[in-house]
Order: sequence, then structure tokens, then C-alpha cells
Amino acid sequence: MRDNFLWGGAIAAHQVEGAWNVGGKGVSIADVMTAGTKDKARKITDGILPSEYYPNHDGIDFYGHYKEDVKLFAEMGFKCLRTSIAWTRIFPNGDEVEPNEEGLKFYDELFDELLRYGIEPVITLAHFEMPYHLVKEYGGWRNRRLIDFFKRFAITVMERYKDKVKYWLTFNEINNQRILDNPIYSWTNSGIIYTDNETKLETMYQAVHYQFVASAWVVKEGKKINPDFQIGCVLAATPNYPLTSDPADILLAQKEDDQQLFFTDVHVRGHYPKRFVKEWENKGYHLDMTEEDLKILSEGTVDYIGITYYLSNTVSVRPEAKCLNDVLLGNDTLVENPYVQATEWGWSIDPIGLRYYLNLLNNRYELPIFIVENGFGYADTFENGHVYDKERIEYLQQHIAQMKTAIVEDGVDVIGYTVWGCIDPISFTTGEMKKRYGFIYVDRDNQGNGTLKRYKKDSFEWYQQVIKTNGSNI
Ligand code: BGP
Repeated sequence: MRDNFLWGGAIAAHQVEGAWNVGGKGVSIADVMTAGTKDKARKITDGILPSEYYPNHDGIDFYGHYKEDVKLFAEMGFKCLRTSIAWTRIFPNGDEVEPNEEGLKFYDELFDELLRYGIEPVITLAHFEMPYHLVKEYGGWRNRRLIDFFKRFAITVMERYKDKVKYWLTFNEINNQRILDNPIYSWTNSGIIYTDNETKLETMYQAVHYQFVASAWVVKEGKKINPDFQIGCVLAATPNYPLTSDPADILLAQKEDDQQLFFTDVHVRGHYPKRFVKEWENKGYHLDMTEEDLKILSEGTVDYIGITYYLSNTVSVRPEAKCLNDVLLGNDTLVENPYVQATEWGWSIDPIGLRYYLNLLNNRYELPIFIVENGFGYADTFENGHVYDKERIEYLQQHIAQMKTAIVEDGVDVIGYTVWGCIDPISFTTGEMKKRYGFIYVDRDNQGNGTLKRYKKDSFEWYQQVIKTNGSNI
């Protein structure tokens, strides 16, 4: 393991900060998403109804507790913290010309606090929290004007924090919007609420094209602001295994991987893969794509690949295979993998899949990889001020072991590893507090009740050792 390996944790503004209407902040798409559970989908309501609970509103009040929380991260020995800048703190509606100074000051103070402890901020520019005004007035990323709004936001924060932040990520899990059956992904990735009479896939490719252009432009301009910037993309990395050796299953798995890697192909190579250009032609899609756009794509390729890794998928054309029919992942060819266990939320637990995918990405792109999310969502039991989370420790041990093997034996260049939800956040897919990820427990329940007091779980001390020994002692 390299000496400067970036061990740390990851959170996102909308899942922890709260203070949704404080300090001049505007309303984000995440702020209008209601509570859900694993059996009840989240919805967005146009406005904020008193009878509904909007968990992202309050988060865990990281906004008010960040000093206490950063101190705990420092105690664990974090080398970095990945978080996002809420676009709505800087440009409350998204289309203003002047930024909100109070929002900028908040992140100045947060980054200063981190740097005081030697913790490097790793910053995502777009983590599911775009201004709701841009959704309502412009139709989100279906509108080309979003490129300019995003550019203004990105340049404002890159200029402001150029001496405090080196690692940037443009769009979180950009490939998730390919999941068209579960609307939460298109709402949060691209601010799109589909109508019944549109070809969703065509709209999706159009929105993604604008995001690619914006991302490439930000990489290019970011380097002018500070040539030392390292700017990456984020792929939700989910291996697709064929259930059987039936060639039709193999082909299906390959196609699924291709769909997923389409996003990284463009970010890394700076041009569209031929197979997709063919697909658009075959389907008769007409995408708004100029010569200038294509030039920017080729000039703004990423420095590293950020990945989030939680689970693997298994696919099959065989009707007798046990279909998962997973609305979350939105794919009716997904089947149960008899070789892996799953969490209470149905996410397969597959540490070897992490090594497999690191190798796949390394073979394909030969770029540094940053594991910017990996973690275990679990309904922790809180007893007498204590959480014995041995299942979480086991999950992380197994994944870190596979990452180490990929680095040491397979020669994959992994530059860092941040555990998702290092302090219990609001779950993104379900909107629950019950699905917890942290080393630090936060006293808050699914209805938003609780003291917000922080408690160290057993995994806190365990991760402290991992970092202290640079991963030797897991
Ligand atoms: C990723 C997101 C995170 C996070 C994580 C866990 O897709 O980038 O924001 O929430 O998944 O998901 P969940 O919170 O639904 O368990």
C-alpha cells in the first residue's frame, strides 16, 4: 500500500447537512423527496407538505455539528473526507449570476476545519442535490442551458477553494440514470420527471450528453484554475455476472457491462463508443450534439476513476432462474446468485466482485482508481449507548482484503478508499434512517425524532487501527 493512501469516509451534503433553508440555501430536488422505507417508495411533492416528512431537510444536522463530527473523523485518523458541495447553498435557484456568500463561507469553514486536522477534502460537485428551481423551470438536464448553470457553479467553487481542495469528482454515479424503472435516479441524477409520451431512453441520452459536456468543460477549466487539481468521474460499479455458461447469458452479462461502462468510456476516452452511435442510429434517435461539444469531450478527459461499490448483479435469459425483479435496480433479467448472501435490503455481499471489477477497470482504462464509496447498510441495534456492529466490521474487512490483493498482486493503482456514510446518513434509495452505514451512530429515527447525539460504534476503533497500520491490520 502506498504511504499516502487516502483512507477516509464519504458523505453527501443532502444526506447529512440538514439546515435546508438556513444561510440563504435554496430548495434542492433532494429536499422535496419524502420519507420512504424499504417497502415504501420515496416520492417528490411539488412543495413541502407539513403532513409529510422530508428526511433530507434535516439530515443529521451536520451543518450544526460539523466541528464535533470532524473531530471524531480525525480521531479515527482519516486522511480524507469525501463530501459534496450543495449547489443550492451557492446558487439557491441555480440560475442566479451572483453566488450566495454565506453558503461559500460555510464550506470555507468546513474545509479549514478538516485541513486543521490534516484531512484532505475530496469534493463531489453534483451528488443528487440540484436546485429544484432548475427542475421546475428548465426541465432539469433535458435542457442545454443546464451546462452553463453548472459551469458557473463549478467554476465559482473551484476558484474559491483552489488552495483547499485538490481532488474533485464531477457527477456522482452518473450511470444510475440508466435505471429508468425507478424514478429516483432520473430525479436526482438529472432532475428529470419523465412524461408518459416520451422515449425515456432518448431523453436520458440527451441529458447525459449535456452532463458529459459540462463534466469535460469543468475538467478543462479546472486545470487552468489549478494545474494540480485531480478531477475524476464516479461510476456506480456493479459487476454483471452470467448465471450460467449458456452463451446467451454470457452475452447478456457483457451487454449489461457495456451499458454501465458507456459512461466511463466517454469520461475516460473523450468520445462516444461506436456501439452506442450505432444504437442511436438504429433506434432513430436525434440527439442535440454539436461539433464543439465533441471537441470539449475529447479535451476534458478525467484524471482518475472514482467508483462506488456495494454489490454485484447476476443476469440470465433463463426463465426458470429465480428472478429478483428488483425495482431498485430496474432490470427484469436480474436473478439470484446462489453463491452470495444478501443484506436485509437485498444487496448482494460480494467482496471478490470488488477485486474482479477493479481488474476489469484497470485492464480497460489503466487509470488510477479511487474507491469513493463502499459500505454496509444495516439496521444497527442501539443498546445502552452502544452499537456492536460486528457485521459491518466483517463486511469492510472482506472488501478491504480484496482491494489489497488487487493492489498488491494484480497491480491495480488504487489511490484511496472512503467508507460510505462514515457517520450515519439518511439512506438515499429508501429515505430511511434505519439503514445505517456509520462508524458513528446518530440518535435519530425514521420519523426524524431523536437527540442527534453521536456515539462511537465498535467499528470506530476497528477502522482507527486499519488506518493507523495503513491497512496491514484489518
Ligand atoms: C450510492 C449513493 C449514496 C448512498 C449509497 C448507499 O448510490 O451515492 O448517496 O446513499 O448509494 O445507498 P443507500 O443510502 O440507498 O443505502
